[in-house]
Amino acid sequence: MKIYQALVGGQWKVSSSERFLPSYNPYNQEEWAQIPLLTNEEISEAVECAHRSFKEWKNMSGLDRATLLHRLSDLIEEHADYLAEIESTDNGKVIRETKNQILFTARNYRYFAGYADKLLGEAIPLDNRELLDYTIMEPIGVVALITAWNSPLPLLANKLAPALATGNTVVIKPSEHASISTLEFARLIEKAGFPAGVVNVVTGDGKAGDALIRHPLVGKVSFTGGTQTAQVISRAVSEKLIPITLELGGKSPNIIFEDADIDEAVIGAVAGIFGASGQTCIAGSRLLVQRSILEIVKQALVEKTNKIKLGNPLDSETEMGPVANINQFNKIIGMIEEAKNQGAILLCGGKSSENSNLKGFYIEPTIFYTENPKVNIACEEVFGPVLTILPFDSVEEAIHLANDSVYGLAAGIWTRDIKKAHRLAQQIEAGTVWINTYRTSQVGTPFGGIKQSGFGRERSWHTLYEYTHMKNIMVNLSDNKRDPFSMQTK
Ligand code: TXE
Repeated sequence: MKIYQALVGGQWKVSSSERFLPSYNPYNQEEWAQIPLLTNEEISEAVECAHRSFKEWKNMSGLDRATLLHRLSDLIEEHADYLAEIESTDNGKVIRETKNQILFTARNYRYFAGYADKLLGEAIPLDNRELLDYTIMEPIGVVALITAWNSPLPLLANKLAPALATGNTVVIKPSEHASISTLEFARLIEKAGFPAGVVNVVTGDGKAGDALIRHPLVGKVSFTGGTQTAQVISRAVSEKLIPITLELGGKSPNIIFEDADIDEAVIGAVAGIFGASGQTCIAGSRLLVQRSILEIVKQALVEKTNKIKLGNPLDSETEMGPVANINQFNKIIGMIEEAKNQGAILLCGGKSSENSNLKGFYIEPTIFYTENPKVNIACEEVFGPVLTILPFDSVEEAIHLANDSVYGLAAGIWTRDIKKAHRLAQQIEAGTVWINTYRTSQVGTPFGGIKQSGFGRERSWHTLYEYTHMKNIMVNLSDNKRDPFSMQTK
């Protein structure tokens, strides 16, 4: 059993309350580590440390910040196997995914390292030629970064890399269900040589998160998690009127047209929903299929799905691991039962795994078919390995079904008709539209949602604006006297 410590102002500490939270390995349901349950005072201390470090960090040259971020990327790459193993042990994701994700994480820090010394302002030509005007990008201050359990390190990199590159200091609160990889990662922050207090990691449950975001010295919140928690956080943050970035869930449509390459589309559908056991915000959990190819697609999908290899997440052959925790397991099983009761037709899966060697939170990859887009399984986020297939007849119907959701995170389109694909991409309400691919990520592309999937963007250079204030500086070059009682607009 490993006992972990939180990182506050460069010091590793357990809570003065001596209270801990257990971390379970979802593969065997065994408690394998403990994280400290920090008190509100200790969380406050972390924010104050971040606040004290802000001036030094903000005033450091961009080149020095970039050097540290590159060093961090090197260390992540060096420790990729170890970090991937920790992640898979803590949240049950298969090692072939976590290894890949850790390298993607390193890439993300490297990407933003490249911007740390290129935070450009602009000189703005004005009507009045005797005014010199320019903008500068300034860091916000202390930023609270709250992450979920499904991909702790990649989700954190989406926030931490731009926050640090732009000169902010941070307090991180990882999910109580999977904090360990973030605490191990914090060791690399230390090793890379970041000044004490620039990055702090506090641990605890939702109450710890609540204490963090409400702290008066926190100047921005960036959150990845569930919609209901986002609503609670938004309400709290609105009192302080500080900016917030929300990366939330989805019920993303993956649309297969009759003119698609069906083999590729079926692989894309499997990648969309059964990758990471469906525990990703971008899961393509609604598969819209043109009626003329419905039977072929159903058959091919069921065949592929029945062959998915469930097993130990640490085994490189395993394709699907357990779901991450008991809450998720119960929620998903509950939604499957509800779908059956509401008349959705079960095509495969539909229960916890019957393989007696698998003792963890395993759920069979499951596919439902329904013609009723209003049943819960067709419109609510499951966040598990459950796909719902819905038929459509025309392009218009596909667009209507795709957009008939409270969410707007991602969508997929499978067709060989390039004009149709682009026309549709413009009409679909989502932050990301994939054409003839799904669940493909690159650090240079903006990622985020609309509607109840959140707002603000992560990854890509646009994110620099999420972590900075733009300041305008205007200089009078004229020697003329002005009229003090009239605003100068010329
Ligand atoms: O997430 P929560 P949970 C969805 C998914 C899942 C549901 C709930 O459908 O079933 O959300 O998952 C912290 N103030 N997603 O309960 O509660 C919490 O400690 C401040 C989608 O795990 O949203 C954790 O660090 N912080 C999602 C983080 O918020 C608070 C990924 C997320 O927890 C808080 C995960 C509060 N009042 C789940 N309450 C995605 N977008 O990918 C909790 N937290």
